[in-house]
Amino acid sequence: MSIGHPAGLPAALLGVDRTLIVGVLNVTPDSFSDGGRYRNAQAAIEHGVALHTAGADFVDVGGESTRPGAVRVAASEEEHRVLAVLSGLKAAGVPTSIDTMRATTATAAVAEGAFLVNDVSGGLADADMYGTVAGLGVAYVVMHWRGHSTTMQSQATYTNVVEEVSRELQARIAAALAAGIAPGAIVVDPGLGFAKEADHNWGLLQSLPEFTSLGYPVLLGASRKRFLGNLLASPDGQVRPVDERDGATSAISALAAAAGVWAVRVHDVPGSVDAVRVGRAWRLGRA
Ligand code: PMM
Repeated sequence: MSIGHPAGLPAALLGVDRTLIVGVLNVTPDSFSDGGRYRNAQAAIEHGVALHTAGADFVDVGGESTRPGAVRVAASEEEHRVLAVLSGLKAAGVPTSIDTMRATTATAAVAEGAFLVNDVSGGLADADMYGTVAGLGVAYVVMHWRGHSTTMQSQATYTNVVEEVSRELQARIAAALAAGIAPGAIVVDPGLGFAKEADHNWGLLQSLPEFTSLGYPVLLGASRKRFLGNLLASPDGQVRPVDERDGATSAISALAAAAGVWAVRVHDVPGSVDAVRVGRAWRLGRA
């Protein structure tokens, strides 16, 4: 359906002709949605297998929370959290990516089978990331980011959010290319919720064609995020709880698929499996 895949995709996914579903697996005590649930490697592996069985094309494993205000963990702790999980998922035949801002963790994760490095900092958190990814030859997600979780919400100031996010992303892409990452390996992500207020996220979603037309596959991570909780707040102002935002997440997956987004990163896989089929048919005008 003319959404090109990045280089390095596992053979089993090459023929997939729709928006991919990325299952979220946070092996952390403090992520906003699934934090604390999969601290034990075996429980995490079982959940990753369940995500894949439910229809996730691959599972994104992270060992460091990026929720607003989260403090960083040591590299050794991050690796301890994710490597056994990646290894177990590889043994179970589940394709994986690694959600990390660290070059050393990326290298160790690729050795355990991860085919894509999902860097929410777009290379800004670790000066070694681009060179490392270039050497590894894996696919690389460049996400829009302005700073670590402790400070990012104070950096959510924009005159024109679409123009600024696009410009800043293009600067990151240029730096990644200059460091030797192949153009075909790059995936872009506007970074919903990262140094963004709710209406910044909506503005970016309204202008998705600005991002899909950059010439790289686009990944979106809207799943269960706070701007959905705010949108769905009850009349008395109670924000919709995290685990009651899956319908809204699926709606975004359908709209993303209709807009030609390459992949959606979600916690609830079945809702998005159906949603991307709807979005694909909507986009193509046929089933
Ligand atoms: N969001 C989170 C973590 N990793 N990666 C990408 N590429 N895009 C995102 O929007 C993104 C991400 C935060 O959500 P989580 O705590 O549920 O993982």
